Amino acid sequence: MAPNGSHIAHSTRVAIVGAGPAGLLLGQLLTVAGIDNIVIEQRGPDYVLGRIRAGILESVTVDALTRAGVDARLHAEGLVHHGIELSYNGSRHHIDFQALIGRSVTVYGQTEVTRDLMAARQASGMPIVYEAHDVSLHDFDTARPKVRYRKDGVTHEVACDYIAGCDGFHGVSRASVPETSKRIFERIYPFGWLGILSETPPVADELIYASHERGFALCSMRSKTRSRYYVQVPSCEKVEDWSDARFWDELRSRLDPEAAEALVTGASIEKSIAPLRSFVCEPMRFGRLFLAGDAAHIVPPTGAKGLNLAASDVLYLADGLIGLYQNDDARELDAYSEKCLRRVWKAERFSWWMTSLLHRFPDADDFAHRIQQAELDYLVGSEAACKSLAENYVGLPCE
Ligand code: RFL
Ligand code: PHB
Repeated sequence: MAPNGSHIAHSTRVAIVGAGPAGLLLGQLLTVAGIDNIVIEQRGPDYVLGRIRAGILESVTVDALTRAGVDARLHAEGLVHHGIELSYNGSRHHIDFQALIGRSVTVYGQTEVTRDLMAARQASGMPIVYEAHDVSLHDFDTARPKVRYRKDGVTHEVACDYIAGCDGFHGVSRASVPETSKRIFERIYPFGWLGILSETPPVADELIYASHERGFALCSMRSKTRSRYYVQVPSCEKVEDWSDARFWDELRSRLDPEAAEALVTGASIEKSIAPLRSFVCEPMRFGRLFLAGDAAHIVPPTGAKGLNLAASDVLYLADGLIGLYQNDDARELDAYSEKCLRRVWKAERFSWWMTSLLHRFPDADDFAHRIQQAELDYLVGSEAACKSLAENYVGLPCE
């Protein structure tokens, strides 16, 4: 500690910036492997848990959570889904993943994943700092990088071997890299998703992805008694303009008659609008700084890939660091960016394709609408096309 007590120095192997699912999962995988780490988060735990986001876990993500030792509740409460339904022109078509490729996905909310990871962190006794202000990254182009932050008026400096930038799309990690060292690929869609969470039974046993002339809609769930629904809205839309009644009417109008009839409505527990974006930052490593999860890439939620990509990045990074610390072998760590990006771009492609297939684009002409219809008709009528959707949706294997 510095003489005046206003500056505290720490030292660790890996400093993890951000306590979302990427940061917490990395922390847990490193802890299980006996590698010292600290997690530094700018918000409080309630804020982190209050964000309602992903709902679908690929088996790669379930395996990662199992390896991290946080799978008990996931296995007890997660719902295994063997397929999805596609709805358009008033009828529904089942895409049966199990029959097509013998695989499935698990419905278990990001909130619950985060809650389980937070509990494991606390049980491990490893350091986690919430409400860290003015987080800044230093010297990651040298052998001894540092992360600084302020907490309760005191400045802290963490010296480490590596920094993991797991601080999401708006975080400080990617922003700390000079513009000339990174290349950005981006597409912003002219619409967002208005989402509602309600304590009502889901309208169907599986998720319904609906393409309708009024726009896309998605019927998802968190449990057998809690539903998550989305409708596509223009980017300029304000959540205050959407009463629950207006939301339910809009959703119902976009569903097939059977689902519209079966829909059970109720008060919203949460309601928010998320913009849709595709984004990739290349590379994902800058000296001793590694970006993982939304800090490095964003996908539109249509393919349910964001959290799953965060998990696969973190698996590659954890294995790279374990290889280095346990076997003095840096090969896996050196391959990190290239390996992640190969997987990321495939998920970007799939998410962009699902988004293009199912949404109404404001500038689309009659030709574009006919092509979209033809693509839906082809998809539901072709086993090969259904298999392609299925293998991407359940998640491509990690190399
Ligand atoms: P997060 O979750 O954004 O966490 C980043 C954390 O970093 C903190 N932070 C900082 N900490 C310290 N210093 C700073 N300067 C910091 N700046 C930020 C933040 O407070 C936060 O706690 O990123 P992470 O961990 O990479 O996780 C990514 C996932 O959250 C995201 O990809 C998914 O939620 C995306 N997503 C979905 N993914 C799926 O795999 N399946 C789905 O079904 C799915 N549905 C969705 C989604 C995302 C959605 N929204 C709202 C964008 C549905 C929606 C509507
Ligand atoms: C969700 O349940 O929040 C969810 C499910 C599937 C998606 C996107 C979001 O594609």
